[in-house]
Amino acid sequence: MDSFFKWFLLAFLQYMACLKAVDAQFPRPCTTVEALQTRTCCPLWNGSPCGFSSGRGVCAPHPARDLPKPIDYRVNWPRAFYDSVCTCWGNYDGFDCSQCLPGWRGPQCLQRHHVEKKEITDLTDSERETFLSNLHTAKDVQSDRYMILKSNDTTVDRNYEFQNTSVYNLYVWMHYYSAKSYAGSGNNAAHRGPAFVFWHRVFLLFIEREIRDLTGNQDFYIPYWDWTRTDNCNICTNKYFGGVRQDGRIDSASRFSQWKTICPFQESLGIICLNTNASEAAHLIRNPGKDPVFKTLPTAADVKDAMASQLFDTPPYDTTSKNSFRNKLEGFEIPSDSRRLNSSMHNLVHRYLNGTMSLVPTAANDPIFMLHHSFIDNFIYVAPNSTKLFLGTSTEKIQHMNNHKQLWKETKLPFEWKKPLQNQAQGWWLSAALVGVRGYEERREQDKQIDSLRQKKKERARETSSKTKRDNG
Ligand SMILES: [Cu+2]
Repeated sequence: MDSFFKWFLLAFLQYMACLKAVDAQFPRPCTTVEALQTRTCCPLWNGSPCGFSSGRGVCAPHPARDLPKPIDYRVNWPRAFYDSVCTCWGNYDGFDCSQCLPGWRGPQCLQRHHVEKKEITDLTDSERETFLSNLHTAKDVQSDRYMILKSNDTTVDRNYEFQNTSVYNLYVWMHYYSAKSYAGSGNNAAHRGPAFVFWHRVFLLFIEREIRDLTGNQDFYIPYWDWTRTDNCNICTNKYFGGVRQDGRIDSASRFSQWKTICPFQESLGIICLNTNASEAAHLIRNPGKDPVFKTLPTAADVKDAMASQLFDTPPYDTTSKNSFRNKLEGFEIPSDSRRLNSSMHNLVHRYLNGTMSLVPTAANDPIFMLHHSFIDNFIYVAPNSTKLFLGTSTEKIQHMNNHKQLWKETKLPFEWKKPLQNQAQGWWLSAALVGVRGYEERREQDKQIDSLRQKKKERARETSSKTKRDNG
């Protein structure tokens, strides 16, 4: 009896632990016991799941694919948790179809939303103050839409819990989690391959939209930092992101000195974002130019070298790719000048800042990350209503960044890098689910189905009306 009681107590405690895990809350409405048990993430909008009765979307089965072992929750996202998720129609977007696709606004998401981005040092005083204050709000205010996932061992069934997070820290977590290597490979979803550019674009579009919703400032956008204009971190001052002390900490006169980092370690696959040693890496650290190997920022000549690439990416579509625009931009393919660099372009900026920005899992904790990637994103754009992919840097081109529908939706991707992009698409799915943007192929497939349904409906209507005419005649 005694041992039975012990067993019972143990079972009861485990049950309670499970409850806590599921009770603690991804999309917040999908973290309830009911959503997790029914494996359905189709939140209500205006009274119906996915806003179905308002014509916004439908709760549909996620394309089923087997999950590999060991379970990596990110693969076929969010299959590990849900069988059904919202599929949004038209320009509707978001986990509950309550939002508009990036680049659209208005009650029916039919108005174009144009935002012209500026270089950070070109902002007026009031523009800069608004930007920085919106950023601090995002850092301070809890997201009421999302929670983040933590686990000390995902190989144990249901061993995870959801935690509250600020809007900015949610974004840090997304980058941290996507940058984790896949089991048995050095690859990850967001870097070291063709998805690099697009993953980070979706990422920026995501946080921009969240900050707009949070602050009500619909014109919020992430300015870019043009590091070719300077030979030092000209935004590492209290006017911008905080001056830097001798020890690498941010000057206490800057509000950024108060910013605490989250998920500061690159743990093994099964561990998700545990601040196992809270005393370390708590604050932002920068030591620009102090790493003897990465002393300088990339130059305008480096940009020119990358832009001269004829091909977006080349086999084997990784860090060893040669004559690849993507690999040059990312910074693994080094320009053949006399500087004997160990990394260039995007990577070099990260390493140059020498601190929070230099390590992939921690990098997004530093707000300079956004501005750096906003600049990287300038190098690739799609003109509205165009099917062609352009590489370019002029201001005229920069304004296109935010005013087109998803690149995936409008671009016919050149075949030679479409395939590897799909191979790296798990990153896309991760961001896709979190961001609420569907993958290109899936979306196109759905659009085709919807078109054919509409077509059939029209034909039927035509048949009925001609039949009525005949009957009346
Ligand atoms: Cu990144």
